[in-house]
Amino acid sequence: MIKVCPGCGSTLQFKDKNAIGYSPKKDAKFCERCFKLKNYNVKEVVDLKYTNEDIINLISNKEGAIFFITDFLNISNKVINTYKKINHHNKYLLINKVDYIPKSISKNNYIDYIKSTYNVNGNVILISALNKYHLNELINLITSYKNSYICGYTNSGKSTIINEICNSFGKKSNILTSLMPNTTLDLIKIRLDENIHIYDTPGFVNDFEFDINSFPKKFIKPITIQTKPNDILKLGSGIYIKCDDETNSFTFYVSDLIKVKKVYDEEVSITNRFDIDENSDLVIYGYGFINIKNKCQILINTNNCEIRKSYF
Ligand SMILES: Nc1nc2c(ncn2[C@@H]2O[C@H](COP(=O)(O)OP(=O)(O)OP(=O)(O)O)[C@@H](O)[C@H]2O)c(=O)[nH]1
Ligand SMILES: [Mg+2]
Repeated sequence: MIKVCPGCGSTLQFKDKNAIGYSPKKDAKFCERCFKLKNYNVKEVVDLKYTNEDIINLISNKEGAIFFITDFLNISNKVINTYKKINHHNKYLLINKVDYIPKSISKNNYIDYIKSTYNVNGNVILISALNKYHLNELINLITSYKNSYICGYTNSGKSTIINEICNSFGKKSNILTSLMPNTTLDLIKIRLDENIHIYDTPGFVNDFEFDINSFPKKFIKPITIQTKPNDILKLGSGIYIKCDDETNSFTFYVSDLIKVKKVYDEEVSITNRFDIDENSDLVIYGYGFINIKNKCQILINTNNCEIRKSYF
C-alpha cells in the first residue's frame, strides 16, 4: 500500500535519500525532512515535484471550488496573474495575514482597491489564520462545496488555515507549517466529514529570494522618510533606491524586522530606472511596498519590483 507523509503530502519512499518522501525507517509516519522540521526545526531544501504550471493544471477545472490565498504583503501583478491563470468557475481570492494590515488601511475599502487595481472580478475575502479573522465565514463557504482546493504562493498560509479548519471540526491535522519555502510538497486530501474534503496544495514558487528571518512579528507600522534630491534610501541589507532631483516622501510598508534608512557613504551601482506617477506604490517582491507621494524618477538596484496606483 502506498503511504503518504502527512506533513508534506509526499509519497513515502525508502530508497533515494535525496528525493522527496524519503525515510530510513519502513514504519515511519513522516518523511525524514518533515521529521527533522517537526522535531528539530531543521529545514532541508529539496527538488520540487511540480512547476507553477503543473500546479495550475493540477487544480484547474476540478469539481468543487478553488481558494487562492495570498499574503497581504505579497500582492503583485505576478501573484494575481497566477490566480487568473487558474481556470475555474468557483474561484475565490483570499488575502491572508490581514493581522499585518496597518490601521491606516480600511479593510472594506482595501477589497475594492485590490479588485480595481488588479482587475479582479471574482470574490475577494480578507482573512487571518493567526487571529481567526473571517475564519467562520470561510469555513461556511468551504463546507458548502464537496471539494475545496486551497492554493497559493509558498508561505501564504495555506496549511495554517487548513489546520485551523480541521481544529474547528475537532480533527487533528498533521500538516506541517513553517516559514521555510515549500513546506507542503504534494496534494494532501483531508476529509472533514463524509461528503466534504479539502485539499492542501504545494505552493507556487517565487522567482526571487526572501529572508525567512525577516517576516513581520506584528502589524505593519509605516515608516516615512522625507527625501532631498539625490538621497539614497536603503531597505534591509540589499535594496537601494536613489531619488531624483526633487524633494519627496517615501512611506515604507514592510516588516518591522527590516531596517529602512538613508545612507550617505555606500558605493552601489543602481541602474534600473522607473517613472513614478504621483501617489504610487513601488511593490518590492518579498518585502512589501513603498508609497511614493510625488511624481518622480527613481533608480533601484533590483528588477524584482513593480509600480501600482496607491491605496492612499
Ligand atoms: N502573521 C500571520 N502569520 C501567518 C498567518 N497564516 C500563516 N502564517 C505564518 O506563515 C508561515 C507560512 O505558513 P504555512 O501555512 O506553512 O504556509 P503555506 O502556504 O502552507 O506554505 P507552503 O507549504 O510552503 O506552500 C507560517 O510561519 C505561519 O505561521 C496569519 O494569518 N498571520
Ligand atoms: Mg503548506
